[in-house]
Amino acid sequence: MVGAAVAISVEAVVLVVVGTWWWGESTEVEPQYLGAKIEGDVVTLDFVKKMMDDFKNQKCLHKRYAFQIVLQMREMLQALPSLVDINVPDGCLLTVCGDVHGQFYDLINIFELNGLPSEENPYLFNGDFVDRGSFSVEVILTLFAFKCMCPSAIYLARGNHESKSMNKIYGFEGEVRSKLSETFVELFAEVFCYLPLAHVINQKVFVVHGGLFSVDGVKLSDIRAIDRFCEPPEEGLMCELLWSDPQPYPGRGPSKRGVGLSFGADVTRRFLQDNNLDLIVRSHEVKDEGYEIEHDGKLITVFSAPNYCDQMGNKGAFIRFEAPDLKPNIVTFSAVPHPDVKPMAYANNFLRIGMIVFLGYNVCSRVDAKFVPVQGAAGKVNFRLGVLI
Ligand SMILES: [Mn+2]
Repeated sequence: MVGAAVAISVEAVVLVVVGTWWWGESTEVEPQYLGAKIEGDVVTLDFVKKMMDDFKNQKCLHKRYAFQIVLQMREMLQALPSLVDINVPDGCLLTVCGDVHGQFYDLINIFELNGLPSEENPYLFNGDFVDRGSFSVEVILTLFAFKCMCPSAIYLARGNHESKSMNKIYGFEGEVRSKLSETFVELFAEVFCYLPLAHVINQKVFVVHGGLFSVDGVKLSDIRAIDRFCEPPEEGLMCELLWSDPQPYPGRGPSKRGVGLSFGADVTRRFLQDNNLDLIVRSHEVKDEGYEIEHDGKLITVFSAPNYCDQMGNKGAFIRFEAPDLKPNIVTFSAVPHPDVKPMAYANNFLRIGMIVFLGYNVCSRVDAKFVPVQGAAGKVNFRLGVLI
């Protein structure tokens, strides 16, 4: 942990040096560039709208502005605690979305259905913004730009895919290299390490990408105290928050992913009791209806990438919470068309062929595939994991 933190600060220094050099070399925006522009330091709604429009038309954002957005995010995220408290005033709403996985056109559809993020219409995106879908750069720059525009309009949590090892395999790294540059590969990897690990809404609803822990008695203060500025470790609280899944039987079991664990309704009940909470919302697993309610109604999975990987035929969902009662109001939606760029188009070729073979297998027998125990650890290539992660 200490080693990782040191490694990051060294990397940060190198990045600032490289960044400053890069910035100095590239402050000029060519006159023929007709895309969205940030005037001065302020990211405005007009800029974000124009940028999303350009993305829709498959136009890139100038690297200068992408750099500005990512650096601004770096500052902002670094200052946040590992567990962020969200206060939703009475009569106001918060919308929680699950995995988006680079499906930019479905992300825009969420905003069309539910409004753009703003102070009055805030969102929480619960991790796994990137990888799989081939519009991950567009997704992450859009989410980051909204956060730059108004920090209370959008909350972002880390998922297991906001990590170097996953981005190397599942497409984001290649996409960043292709649409931006090598410098951005390192920059995104660093900024992902600053994303908070979990959120609590009005001290009642616990929101995390994966799930709960291999030990009982974990308090919110323990999560707050996690030194998260590192690549996700292969065990411990941080790993389990990002990787765990619920199971339909009590107690704990091995994870079908080989990382984290499976936890039962009794584990959920004890965690909620210990921390005086009402509900867990998590993401991380594709669901046919876009969501699933388990553990006696105390745990909801929400997944916001419909027709995941262009293969799964699932719906997407998001949850609207209105204060003060915070009763979950679940909205489901179907996939919208996107340009003909296949999922994983930027992934390493050898891995992509492996994935296509596996996807074929998984569609035919995904119920079986779901419960195949898998040995392995974070970052190791394991084709049997298929579309589950
Ligand atoms: Mn995940």
